[in-house]
Amino acid sequence: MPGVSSFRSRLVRAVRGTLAGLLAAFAALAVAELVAAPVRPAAGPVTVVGGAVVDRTPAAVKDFAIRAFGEDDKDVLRLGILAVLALASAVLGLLALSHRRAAVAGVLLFGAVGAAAVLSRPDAAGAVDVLPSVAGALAGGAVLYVLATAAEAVSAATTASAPGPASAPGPASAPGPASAPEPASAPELAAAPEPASAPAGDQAGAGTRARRRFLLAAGATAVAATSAGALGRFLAGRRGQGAVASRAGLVLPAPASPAPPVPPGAELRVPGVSPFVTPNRAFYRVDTALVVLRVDAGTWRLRVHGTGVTRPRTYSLGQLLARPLVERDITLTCVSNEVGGPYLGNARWLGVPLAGLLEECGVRPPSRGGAADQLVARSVDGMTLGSPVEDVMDGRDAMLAVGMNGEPLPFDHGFPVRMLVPGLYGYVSACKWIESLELTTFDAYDPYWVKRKWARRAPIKTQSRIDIPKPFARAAAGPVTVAGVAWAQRRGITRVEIRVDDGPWRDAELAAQDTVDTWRQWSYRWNATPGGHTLTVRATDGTGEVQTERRAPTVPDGASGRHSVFVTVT
Ligand SMILES: Nc1nc2c(c(=O)[nH]1)N[C@H]1C(S)=C(S)[C@@H](COP(=O)(O)O)O[C@H]1N2
Ligand SMILES: [Mo]
Repeated sequence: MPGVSSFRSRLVRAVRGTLAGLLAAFAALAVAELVAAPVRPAAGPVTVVGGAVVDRTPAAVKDFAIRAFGEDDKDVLRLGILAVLALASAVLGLLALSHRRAAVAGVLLFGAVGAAAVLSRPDAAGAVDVLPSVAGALAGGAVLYVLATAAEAVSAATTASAPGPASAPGPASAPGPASAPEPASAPELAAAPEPASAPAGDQAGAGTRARRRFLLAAGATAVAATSAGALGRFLAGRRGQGAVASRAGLVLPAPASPAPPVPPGAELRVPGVSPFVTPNRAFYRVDTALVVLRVDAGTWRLRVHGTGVTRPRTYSLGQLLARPLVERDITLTCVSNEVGGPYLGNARWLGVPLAGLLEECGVRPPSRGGAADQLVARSVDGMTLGSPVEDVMDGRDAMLAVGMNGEPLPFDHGFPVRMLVPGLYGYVSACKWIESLELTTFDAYDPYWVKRKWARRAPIKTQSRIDIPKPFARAAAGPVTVAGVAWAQRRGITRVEIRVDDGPWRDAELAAQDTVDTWRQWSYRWNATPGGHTLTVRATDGTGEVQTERRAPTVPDGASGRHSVFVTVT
């Protein structure tokens, strides 16, 4: 059965090639992570390639990813990159069996892609950032070369010794540098077998030895790469410990201006409605950081500079905390929130009033003759967000927040300091892990998301959401509680109405208003009749404007339209 035996040996050979490719990729990633750890964990190759992908993803695709995967989008991206890498390395492994140099060049090419990706990131620190990719590619290339050589030695030896009509007699039984291998596999066997050291009669032994050598090399690679990866993780973890300690040791001062107590009637006792204060753990997270930044509060600084800054300054956290702090309830909202979506939350923030700090640096708003109309906040990871200077200094509670619901900011939410401007979507105001404030103009500079087709100016739109009943819920006929939240930061909510199917709009009952910058709960007692029904909500804000029914997508400046829920009543 020559066909079967040659098929089997080709298959086994292909498995070796694939394994060599996968191990080379594994070693490359492990070495890259190890090199990245002491430099900058966020410079690991999967992270930077992921970041570069995020940077280049069109708004529509990003919107789809957020919609489809929600806050798991980063894991999906990571898995996607790893899957592509695994596939490519398997192919390179197979290629390496016949064209070792070309395959190694392929690995180096991947390193170049990683290096290019890292340099393209907005937070690229310079040449050191390419070290992980370069080191990883060199390690991967070396591993592939060695394993492919070992794999081909097995093929050569077993081809020579394999019993069967195809290889029994003839030149294969006398291997040597110039020997022709088994005809079936001849075209694939570019690598000449090592000069035979074994006597012709010892072919089976040679095959076994070669096989052992390959497995040993593969096993050693796996062990070494695993150790390198583990060490990298350990080092990266240790590097973050200074930041963790600085957060654990941070004692927040009491606010000079505490938040007024939340009115007792602001929180409805209706199960299923979003709690008035969103716990930190449940607070939505939207950012481009594939690795959460762990910034050490001890070495952190904030620089204020730019057009019209007559007294540029740099602040330490201690200096900020020594200033009179304010505490305010503010509902933060993401521009990527669909009608009815989950990307908003309400918290009690503690922070430094931003207007006063800017005045101290000599900044004046355009309405008082200031030259700069855009305040660009830049984060430690190079994200940029631009807010109108006028909004920041118009008397609203724009702040540099240090506390969230009674504790230092969680790392996820921007420790040690983030910006907040009530009434503006997060991407034009809420810079996390902030590092500098630059006064400039809208004409002179487009921040990160504006470069990617989102609007320069984006005040939060009046919106409302039905929290209960859930979409496609089943309810028994009779009284059913419909309830949810409505928000129009800076303007406040003055009315919420509910419509059943195409019926008349009816007033919902409003919970007490905390401030115009917070969301407002509402509820409606619906006398449900059997059948399928669509419930729709609309809010009216403090300016008298009724939430529009005109549907708009999230791009470029936030979704509009009305939230509906379909319910089956039995
Ligand atoms: N450094 C940095 N800050 C950022 C972002 C980011 O990607 N990087 N995303 C912004 C966006 S789009 C929003 S909606 C808010 C979300 O803040 P949260 O994650 O604390 O809810 O942070 C803003 N600040
Ligand atoms: Mo956002």
